[in-house]
Amino acid sequence: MTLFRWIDFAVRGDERGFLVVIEEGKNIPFEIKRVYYIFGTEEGVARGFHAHKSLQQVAVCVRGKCRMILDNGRVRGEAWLDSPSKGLLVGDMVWREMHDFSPDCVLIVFANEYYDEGDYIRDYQNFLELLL
Ligand code: T46
Repeated sequence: MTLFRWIDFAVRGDERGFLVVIEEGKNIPFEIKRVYYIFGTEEGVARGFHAHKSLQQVAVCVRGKCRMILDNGRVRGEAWLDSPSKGLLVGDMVWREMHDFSPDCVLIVFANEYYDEGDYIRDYQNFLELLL
């Protein structure tokens, strides 16, 4: 399966600026149970370094940019999240790391489950073993 799956959001623009609509089941392919956002990340700080046993998420960088690394145990790749009109779909059993946050970066994430620390795999070796 493709590591980087993107969702292109329609941008409604007029002389006042731009607007993007996020709708469960329409441009987000799951039930949205949780939304969180990451901002104010200090220079040189990296986040993530985990996978989820069972979680679907869409990450949208609505301001600034950050570099996302995804790794499914076989393939590792990276891409910049730098557009409020592009969502990155990240499924379960994918290791993710976020690096190189710009000072103005605001990353919004839509998730199909409530927060559950028990769903996190925070050790990379453990992640690889669970894939076997
Ligand atoms: C992910 C990447 C993209 C909560 O209490 N509820 C929540 O819904 C979340 C997401 C976090 N937290 C707490 C847990 C930690 O004490 O907030 C703190 C920071 O969370 P964490 O260290 O997991 O943040 P990141 O940026 O490493 O990872 C987050 C998500 O946790 C993760 O699911 O995929 O963003």
